[in-house]
Amino acid sequence: MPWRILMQSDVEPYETVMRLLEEAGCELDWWREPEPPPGVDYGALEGIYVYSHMWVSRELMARCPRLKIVSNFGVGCDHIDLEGARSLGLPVGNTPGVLDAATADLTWTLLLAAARNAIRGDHFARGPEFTHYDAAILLGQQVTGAALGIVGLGRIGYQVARRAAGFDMEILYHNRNRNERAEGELGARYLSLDELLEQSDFVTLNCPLTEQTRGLIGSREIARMKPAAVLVNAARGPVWDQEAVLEALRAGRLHAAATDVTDPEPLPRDHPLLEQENLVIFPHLGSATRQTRDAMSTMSVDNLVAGLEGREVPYRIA
Ligand code: 8YV
Repeated sequence: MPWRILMQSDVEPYETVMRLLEEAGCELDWWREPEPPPGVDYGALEGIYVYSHMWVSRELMARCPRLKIVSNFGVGCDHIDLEGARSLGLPVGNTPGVLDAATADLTWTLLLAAARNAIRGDHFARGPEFTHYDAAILLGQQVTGAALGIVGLGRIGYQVARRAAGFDMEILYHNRNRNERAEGELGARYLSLDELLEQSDFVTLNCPLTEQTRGLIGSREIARMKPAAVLVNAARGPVWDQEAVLEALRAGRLHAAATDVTDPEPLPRDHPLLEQENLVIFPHLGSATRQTRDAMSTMSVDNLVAGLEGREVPYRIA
């Protein structure tokens, strides 16, 4: 008997996932709109497979008496009611570790692009106005030797910090817990959030979205930052207050901001943030390399199958 899986697809899922699910003998019911789809036999569902954006509520999980596992293609599970899953005794799997390097690389891509006006430079170099070399244009902020403040020094934040060492940066961090490894190996210094904001030239957000981190960076926090600082969001859109960021960018309160994530995602096409030249914005590319996607596929399908077979879920977040 094939396993019946409710499979998220607001866009097409990654090819390796599809192959692995087929090999595992899964049959899929597609979930395309935010609300769980009509016409699905919820009584027969044994697994739910998602990769963010869709809200997996307790109500949905409770509606499926045969459900054995919720598997997430990704590490962040803010779109799944983890407490709800726990209360139902339902395992939730995710993909920690395998995407740390790719997400740290992307954090650095955002940081460097914002610091050095890379996207504006690219547009300018292709445009009609670039008719002669000018040493005074598009001056950026020096990365080498500057102070980097990392908000959220977990697995991804640690990889961001390692890369900072190559830029001779002072590494500051704020986190729920002290990270002794980063302090010992990289000389990272723990600060309160306010101290970090005041002392950093570059601030990266690398924390998960939780009730504690929702709206963590607002007008008050941005006001504490250095006037030519760069703020990078590689976490989740709601971790910063988007309106406050927009206001700061409009007022030239920061050198630039850069983000891989928004709220909602994507933003409406006429959203004023999209007009800000001092914002670098990517379409959630954090873990988007072929190699990392393949690793995430294997891990998430392994989690799914383990749950379906009643075995211990190798990477379990709830
Ligand atoms: C993924 C992510 O792109 O793992 C996460 O938390 O945000 C990204 O790596 C996403 O989950 C997959 O759609």
